[in-house]
Amino acid sequence: FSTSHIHRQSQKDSLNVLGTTYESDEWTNATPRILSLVGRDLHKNPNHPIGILRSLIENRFQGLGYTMYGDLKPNVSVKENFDVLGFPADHVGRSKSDTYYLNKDHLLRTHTSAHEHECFISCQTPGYFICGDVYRRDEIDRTHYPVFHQMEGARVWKRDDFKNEEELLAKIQSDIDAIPKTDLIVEDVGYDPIENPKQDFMTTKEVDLVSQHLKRTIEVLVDVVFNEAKKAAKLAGSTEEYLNEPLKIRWVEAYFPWTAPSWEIEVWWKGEWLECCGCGNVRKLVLDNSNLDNSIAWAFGIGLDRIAMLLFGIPDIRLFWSLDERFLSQFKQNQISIFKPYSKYPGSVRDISFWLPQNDDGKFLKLHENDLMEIVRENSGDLVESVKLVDEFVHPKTGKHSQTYRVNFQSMDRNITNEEVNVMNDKTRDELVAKFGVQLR
Ligand code: FA5
Ligand code: MG
Repeated sequence: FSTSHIHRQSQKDSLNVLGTTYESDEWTNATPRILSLVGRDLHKNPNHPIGILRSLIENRFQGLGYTMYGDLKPNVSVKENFDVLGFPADHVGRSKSDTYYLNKDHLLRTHTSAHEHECFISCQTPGYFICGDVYRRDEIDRTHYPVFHQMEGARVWKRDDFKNEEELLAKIQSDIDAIPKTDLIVEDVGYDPIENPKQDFMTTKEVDLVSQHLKRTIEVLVDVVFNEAKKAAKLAGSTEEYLNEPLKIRWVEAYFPWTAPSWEIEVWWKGEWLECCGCGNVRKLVLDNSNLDNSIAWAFGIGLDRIAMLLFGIPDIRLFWSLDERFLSQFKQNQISIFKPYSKYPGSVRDISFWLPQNDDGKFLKLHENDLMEIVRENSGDLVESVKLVDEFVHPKTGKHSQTYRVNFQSMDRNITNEEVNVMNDKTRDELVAKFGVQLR
């Protein structure tokens, strides 16, 4: 299934990812399990929920001037993922605890924005969409998985295509007028001139129109997807109240290094605000780097997995990666259908308690939660449903710091035995001692 694997060479280790070899170094932290998911390409499978959602969105925007990119590889350079987008050197996103590095110069993309630069250069239409798998070191629970999917969108207007500013503005206005109206209830805050300022190279009127075009476009996308979700739920027999209420969204201000001003859209869904998508007016730096000087543009990035979960009624994000026919056979091209759970197998819980390590001066060292998550994931794979820090205290006499993590084991397709869980859990405990010097309690 997978096209990625680890080669042992005579001297150094190297990784092969989708045909490219990377010499390992002190930055390498992409694990064999993560690399085994590279190339699964759920977004390219027309009969998989992620692929179905992707088509639903792309079909809606077909013929409207967007080039669709779906084949860009997830192994990219640090330059593409961070540098060209203006991420500051000390941005947390760059840290090894958040990102899977292949080596110091290459990584598994953390967002589809990693391709904005190349797509702004290569794209021959006013806009583009990019769909792909993205990788982040993260916690483990029902809605978090180290691989998920994003869809990027962007749209450009070149000032040089117009005789004057007035013509440019008229064109953007007519592009806005061409976007169909939705019946969403919209709450918009605009942008704070200090906290979320516009860029000097754009006039106030340009920001106003580009932002309107951006927001109306995302609203159309959200309208299509969430109305499909309602239809599917009704068809499956649900009579819940929210299915008959108009859809409510709000724009909240946000920050991204390569857009200004920036926002996130949140959708009111079953009594909660759901964060779906980040966006903004593209910064001049990115445009200039992409042969688009004297242009203005917007970009957005939407997460597909959580939306696919509610669209298809999928209770656990791990199911997307299932190879079980009882899962896969339920989904057909261009159809939104509610997932019918097959029998839930009994789960198993283990607590891991330890004292944090101390250095020679008696100072306590920290254990990054993502490092613990990674060890659990490597040893237990998709048999682990969630990991939570459930207790933390300082011993009143010794001053030692204690932590307890609770690991929930649960298979979605079979029974797991106690022995099997013990083996996995013992390995995790041993590795926590070996790698981080914790003292098990
Ligand atoms: C980004 O990734 C930006 N690249 C988005 C963007 C693009 C901004 C273009 C401006 C211009 P963020 O990290 O917030 O932003 O992720 C975007 C969306 O991905 C989120 O709104 C959410 O829907 C989804 N997402 C983020 N983290 C996860 C996760 N761990 N699991 C599932 N979905 C996630
Ligand atoms: Mg966010």
